[in-house]
This record gives sequence, C-alpha cells and structure tokens, in this order.
Amino acid sequence: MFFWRKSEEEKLAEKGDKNAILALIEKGKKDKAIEILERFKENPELRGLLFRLYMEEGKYYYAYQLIEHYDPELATAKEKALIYERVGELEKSAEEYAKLGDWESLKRAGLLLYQAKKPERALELLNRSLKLAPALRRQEVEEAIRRLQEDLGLVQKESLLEKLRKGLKKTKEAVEFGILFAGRRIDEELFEELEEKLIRADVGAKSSLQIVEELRKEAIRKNLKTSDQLSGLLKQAILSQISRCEAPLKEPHDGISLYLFLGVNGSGKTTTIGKLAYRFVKEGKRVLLVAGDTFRSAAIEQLEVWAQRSGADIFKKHEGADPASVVYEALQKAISEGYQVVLVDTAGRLHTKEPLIRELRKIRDVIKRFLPQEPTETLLVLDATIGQNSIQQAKVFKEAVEVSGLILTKLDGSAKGGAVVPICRELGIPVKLIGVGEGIEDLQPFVAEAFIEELIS
Ligand SMILES: Nc1nc2c(ncn2[C@@H]2O[C@H](COP(=O)(O)OP(=O)(O)O)[C@@H](O)[C@H]2O)c(=O)[nH]1
Ligand SMILES: [Mg+2]
Repeated sequence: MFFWRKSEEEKLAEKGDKNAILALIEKGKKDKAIEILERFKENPELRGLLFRLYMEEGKYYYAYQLIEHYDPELATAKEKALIYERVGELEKSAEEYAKLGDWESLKRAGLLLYQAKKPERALELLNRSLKLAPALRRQEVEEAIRRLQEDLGLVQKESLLEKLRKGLKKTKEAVEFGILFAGRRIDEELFEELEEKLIRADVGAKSSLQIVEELRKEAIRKNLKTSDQLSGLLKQAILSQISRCEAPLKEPHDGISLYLFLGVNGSGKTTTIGKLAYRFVKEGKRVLLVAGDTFRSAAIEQLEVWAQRSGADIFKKHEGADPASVVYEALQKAISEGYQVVLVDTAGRLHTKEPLIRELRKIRDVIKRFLPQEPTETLLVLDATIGQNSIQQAKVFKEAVEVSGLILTKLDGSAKGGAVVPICRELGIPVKLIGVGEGIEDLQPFVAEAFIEELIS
C-alpha cells in the first residue's frame, strides 16, 4: 500500500507537479527532486524551487548556471555574492558584496578584489568598510588597508627595527640616556645618575649596581674623560647580562608541532597566539588554535576572533569544559585532519595556585600521550608593564611544567623595558619573542643587541 502510494506520488512529481515534488523534498529525497526539476528549468516556479535546493545542498556551480543562463533574479545579492565567490568569480562576487553595503560585506569585497589583483578598487571598498566598522573591529580593517597600501607602494613597510623603536619609546622617554651621554664629564654624580636611570627602567637594583661598577672600573682603566665614551661600554655591560637569554623560537618540524602557552590572565596569551598563528598561516602551515582557557566564554570568543583574523582554525568547547579534555579532543582532530601547527591557549588564574598547577600538568600529560615529543615549545607569556613583578608569577608556572621560553608582551605600553635584565638573570629562561603592539604583526624575535641598541641610543 505504502509503496504504491509513494510511486504514485513520484509519478506525479515526474510530470512536474509542484506539490508532489515538495512532498518528495519533505521526505528527504532531495536528489530525486533535483533530478526531476532539472527537466523543468523553463518553468519559472519550478526553477525557483530548483535554485533553493541547489543552495541548500551547496551545489553552487549549478546555482551559478541557473542565474547566469536563466534568471539572475533568482538569487538575492547576498546569495549571488556567495555563489560567485564559490565558483571563483572574485570580481563579480566582490561587486555583490559591495552592494550589500555593511562593513563586513565591504571588507569581504575588498579582500576578494585584493585577491583578484584589483588593488585600487579593493582599497576604495576597504576604506568604506573602515568608516562603518564598529570600534572593536576597526583594527582588522586597518590592517588589511595597511597591507594593501604596502603592496601598492603607497606606504613603506615598517621594519622590525622601526617597530622595536616605537615599542621601546616609553622606556626610552622615561630614562633618557641621551642626556646622560651628551659629552658630560665623568664623575661620581654621573654614575649615580646612571644607576638611578637603570633602576627607573626596571633593570633591578642588583643588576644596575653591577653594571655601574663595571663601567666605573672600565672608565678608570681606559682613562675616559667624557660620558659619550661610556655609551658603548654600557651597551656591552648590559649585553653581557642578557645575551645568554637570547634564543630563537623553535620552528615547526615535520608532523605536528605543538606550542603551549602559559601565563596569568591579561598577560597577552591569546593575542600572542593570534599573532603567531598569522605568521605560521602566512608560511603556508595548517594551524589549529585550541581554546584551553574555558574559564570565561569571552576568552573563547576572543580566540575565535583571532582565528578569523589569522586564517587559522579553532577547536573549542563550551565555557567551563575541562581544559585537558578540550586538548584531548583537539589533538584527535589535529592528528586525523593533518594539522601542522597546534597552538594551545590556557587559563592562568594565579590566585588558585594548586589547581592551576594540577590543571597544567594534566594538559601536559594529555599532550604527551598523543605526541610524546611535544610540546615543541612551552611558552610563558609575561606582561612587561608589570616589569620585575612578573618574576614571582613565573616561578609558579615553572613549578608546574618545564618552560622552554618566555614571551615579553606590551613592551610598547611599558616604561619598564629594562626588566628583561633581572627577568633573564633570575629565571634563566630564554626570551624568544617580544610583543610591541596590539596589531597582528607586532610580534618579533628577541635580539638582545638590537634591543639594547634601541634602549640606549
Ligand atoms: N600594547 C600592547 N597590548 C597588548 C600586547 N599583547 C597583548 N596586549 C593586550 O593585552 C590585553 C590582554 O591580552 P590577552 O591576549 O587577552 O591576554 P590573556 O588573558 O593572557 O589571553 C589585550 O587588551 C591585548 O590587546 C602588546 O604586545 N602590546
Ligand atoms: Mg586569553
């Protein structure tokens, strides 16, 4: 009975009966419905139905044929934008996005035209997007504009050194070594002032004293008369204290390379992960971000925004999920889907020291179970604006797991750039990267010599 009714219905559908076709669709027989509808493309009503089905099933190339050869009015501007994008008609897609006119569509349009090598029009649309973008999202549009301007040769690409110079501006302004070394007579007053300035830059009492002692001796030994002769010596003296703290970040190897991020809340973990993800994505790596900070939903959302900005993928669970289980599932995904770089975010609630240590060890154990050689790096993120105070924080994390490197963030917002000296001295862990701004490209390797050069010159 049932089969008879079904075939009767199908017979009706085959004849182009709309209700019978709708009934087929209702029962999930979409492929059959599509097969029938394709014979009735001349019928505007059935053509509309076919178009809807193509869209639902993600058959964009067929949908594209319909709007190109039968009726452009079948699709809304938004649908057209999507269809054109999927079939690789980038310019057409961009113009449809542009018609939509909201900031996100305008941004999308700009990026597509950039890809389609139409930079002038891309710039025009991105600038329109910028005018409409909400304050929190302006930065990503600005970044796209800047990259485009750099490509067009409209602005000079900011070099690493220029960024570092800007980043260390606050410390330099607070210290003003320049005045000290402007041809003054070398005397006890000068050394006292120097020591005081070093302490102001958060170099720390012990290190400052040592550095000044060394300079005193050298000045006598070499019979120096004026302070400008001292600046080179000062650089050498500081360098000798921190050069052992310089080491490059370990690059990804074959298979999966995992980077684990630690640090108290607000230190800059998520931001740094975003910046690093961007770098790896640009190098052509498949990158997965893991939302291991499950304490607040905002932390997960923030990582999602960075995934979008950097072009990486993200693995996340709900707020309050067990971080170790998030890492567990993320690694299953990473292994089965062939990711090359995995960046793991964690929570850092320091006021609950014991639970924090337990949680981090559990995460480490999960990683070891899947990937015995990982993490490639366990990176402790420290906020430079709190300077030397971060040393105490660092000790707790060191107790929990083995830390392979430090990342010093917010150097640009800090007058305490000198803290790198006591941090190096007390912790004996290399500084691998420094953060010099909130932008996606504001992360750079720590090069002790360049760092001191910029601090003192
Ligand atoms: N100026 C500046 N701000 C930074 C830098 N790194 C992070 N931040 C800011 O510091 C705040 C906390 O960063 P977030 O990544 O959320 O820290 P998390 O809690 O450790 O994940 C955010 O407002 C970031 O924009 C940096 O290098 N420079
Ligand atoms: Mg975070």
